[in-house]
Amino acid sequence: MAARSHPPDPAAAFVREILGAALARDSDCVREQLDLAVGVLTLGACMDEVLFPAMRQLGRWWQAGHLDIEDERLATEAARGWLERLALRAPEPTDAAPVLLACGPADQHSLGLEALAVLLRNQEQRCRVLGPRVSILTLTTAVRANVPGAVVIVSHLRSNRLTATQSLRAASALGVQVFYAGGAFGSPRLRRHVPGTHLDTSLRSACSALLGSGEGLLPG
Ligand code: B12
Repeated sequence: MAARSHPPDPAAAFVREILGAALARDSDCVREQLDLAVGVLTLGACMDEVLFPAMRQLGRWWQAGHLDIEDERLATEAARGWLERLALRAPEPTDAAPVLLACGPADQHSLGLEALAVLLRNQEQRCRVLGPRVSILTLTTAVRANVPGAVVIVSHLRSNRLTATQSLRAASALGVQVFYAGGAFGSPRLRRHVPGTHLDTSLRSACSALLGSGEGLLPG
């Protein structure tokens, strides 16, 4: 039987399908297309070349009034539910120190963080995901309770950079290695005086950087 032929740029084709599903408010189709993309492209490539570009385009459509906030929220929730399903199916983690992942105190954009946790968990790396809007008290309590090998703070809006930087300082003061990512840190000027290591914009390279950071985490 002839091998199933794929379009020249399968990632772009999956992004188109997912955007169509978002406009049709078809959450099942959003998840099916993401599953198919993992099968054709690998998990990491699906995150960087399908999930993130699709979310970016949804944001642009929302900003242009081409998509209302309810449809953006519905498609985002479909993607987040899909990420949670993958997280629950990940292999049993080793007993190396966990990675603690949190958004800054004012940040609701947690999808990138949840996608990174899925990649880490699929490498048997233990993760503790604190999610959106994590206060400094909640973060430092979680650091003391979980003794992580690394803390990742994601902030996506520049207006939230200061509070996210305070989170990084608070975790770093407890002696744990800190990493950060997101639009709030999108230029060298915005990263000035920010403690820790900036995670590049690809989830795959962020995953390798964390696994390679050694600090009691799994070897990269
Ligand atoms: C989904 C979404 C939401 C959801 C979030 C749900 C959730 N739990 O995640 C909800 C509906 C809650 C939301 C709320 C808001 N949102 Co919103 N949102 C988005 C959307 C569509 C996707 C977010 C996302 O996951 N981005 C991740 C990727 C896709 O974004 P990216 O730009 O490609 O990120 C790159 C880098 O920054 C970096 N990166 C980003 N995150 C991470 C994480 C990791 C781990 C790593 C390694 C790298 C990394 O790598 C990426 C690739 O290059 C974006 C569109 C966008 N472009 O991001 C708008 C967007 C970010 N939102 C926007 C706005 C304005 C808001 C609100 C203020 C709206 C309002 N008035 O209420 C609130 C603010 C909430 C808050 N306090 O944080 C604007 C921000 C404009 C700006 N100032 O920068 C955007 C850009 C939409 C737009 N085009 O205007 N949002």
